[in-house]
Amino acid sequence: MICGLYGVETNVTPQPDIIWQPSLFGDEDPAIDRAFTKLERIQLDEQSWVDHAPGWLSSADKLFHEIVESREWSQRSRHMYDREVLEPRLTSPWFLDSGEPLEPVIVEEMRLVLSARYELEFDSVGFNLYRDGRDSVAWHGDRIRKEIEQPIVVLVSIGEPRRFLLRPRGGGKSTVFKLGDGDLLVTGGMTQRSWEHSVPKVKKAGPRISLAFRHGMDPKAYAGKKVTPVSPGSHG
Ligand SMILES: O=C(O)CCC(=O)C(=O)O
Repeated sequence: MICGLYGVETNVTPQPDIIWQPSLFGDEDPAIDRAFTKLERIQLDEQSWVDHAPGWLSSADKLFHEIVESREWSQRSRHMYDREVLEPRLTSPWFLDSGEPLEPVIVEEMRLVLSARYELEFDSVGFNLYRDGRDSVAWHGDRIRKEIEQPIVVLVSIGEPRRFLLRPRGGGKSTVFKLGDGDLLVTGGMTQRSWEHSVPKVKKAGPRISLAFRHGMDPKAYAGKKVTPVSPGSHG
């Protein structure tokens, strides 16, 4: 199947079954803390904040497996310095505009609960799969349309916790979170504009998935990127 994502052609094939560590799979259904009971707001500077709610989504082991199995995963690459550089993680985007249902269904529930709390409509979800410690994302700020001066981006992380770093744009001391196991981190105010974030490589780590709920993503965020379908069990 070929589908178009903001002008980029994507070859998509169904993914084969993946065998993960059996210890990852619990039997319980995931549950959202709809009251945000553990949420704490942390002010990074006068205009930038994050909301942090550890364990906002509980019992996510089965969900982890479902997401790996049900999403179509690709590895993006970008042309840099005369060569194609592969992004060291797998991704699978969903857009409200596509008309496709957001699945697994608990992810749609999360989207609705988060949209109600932050009083806007999250219209895209980026699924990111870090297969092990070699996968990472470099320092960046998310590409949200520039007319949205203070975008809100929500990350829900499941699987093995990984270090998530935030630092003032251009450098400075990092603020460190460990995100996995259903943790919620929301960036708001000027955080996406004045700060940057990364998930660095580590020597050893089990798999982790982050779900990035965004509104008003810049269509150019996909421009210039090639995507190659990849089985989540392989490391390219
Ligand atoms: O996986 C994460 O926690 C960060 C994801 C991220 O920064 C991104 O996809 O832009």
